[in-house]
Amino acid sequence: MGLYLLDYGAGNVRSLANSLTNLGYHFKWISSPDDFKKASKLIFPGVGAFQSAIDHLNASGLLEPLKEYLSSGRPYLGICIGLQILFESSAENPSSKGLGIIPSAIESFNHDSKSVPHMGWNSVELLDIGQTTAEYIEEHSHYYFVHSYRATYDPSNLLAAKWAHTTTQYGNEVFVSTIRHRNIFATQFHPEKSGDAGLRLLSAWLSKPVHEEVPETSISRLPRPPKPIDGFTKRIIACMDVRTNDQGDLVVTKGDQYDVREKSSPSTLQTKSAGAVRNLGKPVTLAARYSAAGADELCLLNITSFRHSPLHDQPMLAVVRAAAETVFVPLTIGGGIKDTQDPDGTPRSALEVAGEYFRAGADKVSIGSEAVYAVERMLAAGGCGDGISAMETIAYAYGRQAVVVSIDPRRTFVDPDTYEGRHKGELVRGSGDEAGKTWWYQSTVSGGRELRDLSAVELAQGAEKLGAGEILLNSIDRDGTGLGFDIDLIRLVRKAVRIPVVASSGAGTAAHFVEVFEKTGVEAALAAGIFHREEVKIEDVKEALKNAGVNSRSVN
Ligand code: 1PR
Repeated sequence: MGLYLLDYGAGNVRSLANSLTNLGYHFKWISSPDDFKKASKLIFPGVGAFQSAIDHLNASGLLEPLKEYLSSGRPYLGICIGLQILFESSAENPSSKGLGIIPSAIESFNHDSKSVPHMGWNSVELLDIGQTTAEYIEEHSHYYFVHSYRATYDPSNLLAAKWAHTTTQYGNEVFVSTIRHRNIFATQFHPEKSGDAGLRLLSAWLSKPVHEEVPETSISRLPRPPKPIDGFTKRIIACMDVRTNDQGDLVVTKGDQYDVREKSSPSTLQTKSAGAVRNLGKPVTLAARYSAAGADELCLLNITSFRHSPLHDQPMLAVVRAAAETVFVPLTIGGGIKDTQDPDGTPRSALEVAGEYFRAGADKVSIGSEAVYAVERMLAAGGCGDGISAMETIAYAYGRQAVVVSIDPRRTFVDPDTYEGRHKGELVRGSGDEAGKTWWYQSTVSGGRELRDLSAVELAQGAEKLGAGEILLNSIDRDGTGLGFDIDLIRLVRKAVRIPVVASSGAGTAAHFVEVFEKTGVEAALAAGIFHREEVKIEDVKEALKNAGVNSRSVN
């Protein structure tokens, strides 16, 4: 008998395994139906699609043993899809049946006033104050959610309502964020990605005696009406651009307008890329530092291609594995997510590349150049994807919440009186210092080295259509300048899509974060240089947001 984990092969279960190890627990994976009999406690973590979870359980003969385990009275912890499969069905795949233990359906969020997926940190509210205990939940903490479908809390459905333990509000919708009934506990959020609060929750569940009686919950609760403001927080992301330096070491570097080499003397200022690659630290050390300082998410971008290594030996995979051992907040990995070839000629699809990163501990992959090519192909084909792009294949297999598209736009200046190009509707007229200038935002590939005839807005909209769950919006003009985020660019893209947008490039002060949230409504803001050089600390940014009344996660 012992602790078992059920992995159905979709996404990052490495983080949960690392959390358990970090807490000092040993576990085994369920690999055959018989393993359920040996489990005294079971965790079913899940990301991705409802149907692929059910299909996988069916195909591997694990569905019936799972049902038997659930009715055996032994403790079950379901995470995300591990919560949703307890319901009868999901709007995500109406033809697939869930386990039907909770007589209700999983519905989709509405997009009316908010971005979907619900991606980020939110709070939870206990339903039964004074009747059941909070148990593993802390009402003052934030937990990390990433999902497009949710369980509605409906007190008129008494048989379903008795399972609800906490609710969470996103926009004007209130949904069930944890389930607690008899031996079953399940969270819509990811405890393994919820920093210290998540580790405390896991530790409390793991240390509970297996046979402890859980009282029946009341079925007479009424939901609290939606509050004017939900508990959803703005995310602060620390980004590390990783590459090999001239000595062959893997380092975090940082460019000015994407040029990552030192400009050591006036003469080298004339010639770009003359100095050494800037070395701002080691990726795993910095990742641990930012996570401890309260970063809500981390991003590692591989800006060299490591062409000489086969996929399984990619140096970035080792970085991700090591970072995931100590970092329990979401991790995005970008750079080189595309169809590729090992040095011996073995083809590797973008899906395989992404799969390796998910298994190493990444939660999302970020796609740059390949997204540009895919959107160009889609527009040339009249608006339909070809089904083989990295975005489409990865979103299909792992869910769109796992797919970020990184946009590297550059301003292209035009004369508004003579410009007749197809980006006329997206022209921006400068004001203040930039009065008299007019430009549009042009997409680039290959780290900004090649311009394409596609605007940032077209790219973002195309990416959303092809399966992206989030846009990482850089600005080559602002990168490394410390002048502040490019508010015009961010407003344009934020208005053009319904998925979350991460503002990036140009942060120089904590006030720049307040400005970008207040002026554009983006869900997250990312910075690199100021954090690496410790000019501004993540704590300073959180403090500034708090003082300005912008909801953010407090450091645990
Ligand atoms: O095309 O799928 O292989 O992806 C390549 C990825 O690498 C893209 O996400 C692209 O943005 C990134 N990239 C490529 N070259 C560079 C470079 O710097 N030479 N880095 C590069 C992009 C931009 C941000 C930076 C922010 C914030 N770095 O990641 O962190 O601008 O910086 P700041 O706060 O210091 O202003 P593919």
